[in-house]
Amino acid sequence: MNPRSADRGTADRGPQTADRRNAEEVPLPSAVRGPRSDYDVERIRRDFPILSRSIRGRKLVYLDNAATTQKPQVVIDRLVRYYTEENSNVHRGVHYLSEVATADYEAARTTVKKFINARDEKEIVFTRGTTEAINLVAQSWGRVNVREGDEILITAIEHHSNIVPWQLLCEEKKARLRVAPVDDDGDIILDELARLLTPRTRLVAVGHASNALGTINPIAEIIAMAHANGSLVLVDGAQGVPHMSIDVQALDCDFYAFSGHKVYAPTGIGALYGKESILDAMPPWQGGGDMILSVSFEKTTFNALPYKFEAGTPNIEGVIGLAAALDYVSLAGIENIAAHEHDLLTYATGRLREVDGLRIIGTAKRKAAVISFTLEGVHPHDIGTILDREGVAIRTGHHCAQPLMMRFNIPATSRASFAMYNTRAEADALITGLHKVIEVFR
Ligand code: C6P
Repeated sequence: MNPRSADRGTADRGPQTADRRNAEEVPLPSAVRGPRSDYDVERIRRDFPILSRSIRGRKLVYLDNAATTQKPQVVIDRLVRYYTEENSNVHRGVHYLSEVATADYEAARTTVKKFINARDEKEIVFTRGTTEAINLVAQSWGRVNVREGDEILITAIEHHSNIVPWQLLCEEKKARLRVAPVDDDGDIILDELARLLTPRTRLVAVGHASNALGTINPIAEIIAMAHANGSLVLVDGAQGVPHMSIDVQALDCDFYAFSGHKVYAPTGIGALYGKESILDAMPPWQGGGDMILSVSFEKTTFNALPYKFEAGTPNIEGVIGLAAALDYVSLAGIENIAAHEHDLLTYATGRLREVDGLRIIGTAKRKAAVISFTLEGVHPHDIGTILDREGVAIRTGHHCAQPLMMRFNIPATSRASFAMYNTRAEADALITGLHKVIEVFR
């Protein structure tokens, strides 16, 4: 609920009501519940309608999950139900539909809170995604807390979304952006990171897992190092949330950002977790409806957390779809998903290593199921185009991580990224496709 919002109706269904509704109404995924040995990928695949379509006359093999994931029927159905039965604005009406939409919207906040084990709903701010969440912190927290000569520390492995917002802030504040290097495997060099932590380091911004290489960064260690130095930590969790269990309290990070569309939810929705005391001290970022308590031409007072950071009509359908997606993942079991994806990573890596002239970029010990590679004598875009003719969808290019590509002296890679519904047979299809690429070019 948004009890302090000045322009909201009175009725308060409470998150519990909606929680119960969700529990009753979200159908169980056909994903088999229980331990790893029960993980039935074929049943999971049947939950994702798009996986049964063909592309250019071939069965779709979708290996571009780091870009965005496909959506299960429960999420699609939830969106349809929202628009056919519940559509209304939230926090604003006394009428029935607005109450239902508000209850579902706030119940979704509880779902996100539980999914990442935040302490309180106040610590969950809905955003358009990871990018917007990081910009929110850079603009709101950064403008107040970063001064001339201060430093923001990032790493060489970051996505542009965790580089450019800090660059903009540093330019504005005459602060310094420092970058911890990575080694040839794609692991952050922790000794160097420690050396770059100085009394001026206000914040460390680091990805949980690399979208371009797959490296899972030792963020617990980095957070401890940063805190010992008196610096805050923001974790870019875009590639963390879909692949591993997240506990923001155990991690003790100050901010954690993620996107719904990478975890089977719709596009245009994501969340920023922030510790309550830190969010509370931050000024609003955007102004408008819902983020205020009262407005006059002389003075505006602001709403409580998290509404202070949710100006304007939010992406209600996205929030509700996000909750459905997280429920789906929880029922399948994030640990089961992680184990399944790890099996695919190991299998596909082994098979790719057999391909003549193929070089895997990113060989860290701990990896999410993302494999970047180059193929001698063939441009990544040609690889992507030929694979596409075979129905195999991968991403080629710089993966919004241009500095990382420069670190490895390459303009681009081809990237196969796996999700809960992929199979070893699909990894085989990738290999078969790569042999066709080789036939064309050699
Ligand atoms: N990476 C990829 O193909 P948005 O666009 O806000 O949902 O997420 C941005 C983002 C931030 N950090 C990381 C680590 C990411 O992987 C992404 C999105 C996609 O790799 C699209 S560029």
